Amino acid sequence: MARTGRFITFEGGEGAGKSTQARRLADSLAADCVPVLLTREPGGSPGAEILRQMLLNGSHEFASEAEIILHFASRAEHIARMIRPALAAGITVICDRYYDSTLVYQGHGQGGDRHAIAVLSELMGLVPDLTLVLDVSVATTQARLLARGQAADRYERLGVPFFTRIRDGFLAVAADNPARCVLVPGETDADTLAATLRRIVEQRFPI
Ligand code: T5A
Repeated sequence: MARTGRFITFEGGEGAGKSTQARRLADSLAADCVPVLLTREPGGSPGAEILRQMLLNGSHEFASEAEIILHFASRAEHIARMIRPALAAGITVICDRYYDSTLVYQGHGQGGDRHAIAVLSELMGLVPDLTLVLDVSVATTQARLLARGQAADRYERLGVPFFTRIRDGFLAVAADNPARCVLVPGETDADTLAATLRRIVEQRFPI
């Protein structure tokens, strides 16, 4: 892989395996001496993590516009403090969720203004070089969340109709952005999936 910073994002619904695979990809690239920053949204920098707590674990129900803006405020902070400096230093950034998640969760999922989300996404001025969209069925999402057994965050509590809109939203994102996105079935075992994703990255950014 060329030693310039690439920006790779993982997207998909709850329990699709993003965190698992983002870590595996980061480890596998690092093992080949590619400098990597593994990060996530919402959050990923100190200021953005403050907003993450408000968004995921706070008790306050924000107005739709406020919630969208808070996600982008968190993102702007993350980009400025972590992502851009890393890319400028030639580090490959792997980010667990990015602005497609706002389009899908706040737009498709919660009925927020998708045009406003597209405008704010553009305002960020940073398009991923590659987005890996992991797709699993809603039944798999539910089974994995249940098996994990942790307390649900605000979005995980919204249930099956919401998860269905989320899945459909990510399928639409992948279909609408074929040059940037690769849709990857996420039901296979973690090792097979990790090998598939590594292959996709190598094809996109040859070593
Ligand atoms: N959100 C986020 C918005 O609403 N708007 C936004 O703009 C943004 C950025 C983030 C929440 O915020 C919302 C979306 C989310 O609801 P989070 O906890 O950071 O919350 O989010 P998630 O990304 O949803 O994390 P999850 O842990 O739920 O899903 P992952 O990361 O896709 O899945 P992972 O890897 O943690 O795996 C889940 C479970 O499945 C098992 C794992 O061991 C784990 O137990 N698993 C597998 N089992 C079988 N086969 C495989 N291949 C497996 N891969 C993983």
